[in-house]
Amino acid sequence: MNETPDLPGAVQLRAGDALLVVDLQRDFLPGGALAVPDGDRVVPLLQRYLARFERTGLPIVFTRDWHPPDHVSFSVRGGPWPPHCVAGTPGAAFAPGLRLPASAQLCSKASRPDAEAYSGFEGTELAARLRSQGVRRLFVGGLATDYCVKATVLDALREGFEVLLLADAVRAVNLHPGDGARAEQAMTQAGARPIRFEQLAGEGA
Ligand code: VGL
Ligand code: ZN
Repeated sequence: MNETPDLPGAVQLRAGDALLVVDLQRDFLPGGALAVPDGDRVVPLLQRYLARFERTGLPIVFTRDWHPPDHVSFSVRGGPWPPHCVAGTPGAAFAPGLRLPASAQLCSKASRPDAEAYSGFEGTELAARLRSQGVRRLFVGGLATDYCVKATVLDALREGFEVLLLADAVRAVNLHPGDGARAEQAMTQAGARPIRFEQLAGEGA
């Protein structure tokens, strides 16, 4: 029995949980090709979540935006974005200082020239891979709240996963002011529950 008095609304990690870190890549950090304001602020927070999931022996998946050089989302092809996260380039590498657990699984997405895929579930085997590991509940954080985090969370819910949004470990592009807040609202309305690190029951990291 766990006798520790936890915070109200505390979340106890258990079998069937997994951590999904979305697009924590250099091009989305300050100084990158498609910088998310304060994007670097989520790195130490996600490091704490990562340590906790690693220690608990739960699955950890990193999605990454992994575009070909002529991706349809790039401005040269009439898309909304400057070239970013081109597969194999430094901009597509994970955030500096991020320590990937040995058990971490990668999920590359949006790697076909003519299709955009904000969601980690789009055009990948992610849902099947998670199910085959017995995952039922996903803890999702990373970049950016108003694009890839939102699309990934909404797809996860559609796929039947329970979703906890790591509200302290996401940041938005906010191309239009309020986009991030609206995205969080859309995710919550669809059934995701926002949590902060302090709500995780138990000790440490
Ligand atoms: C993303 C814009 C373009 C994201 C990816 O990871 O949120 N945003 N490509
Ligand atoms: Zn992209």
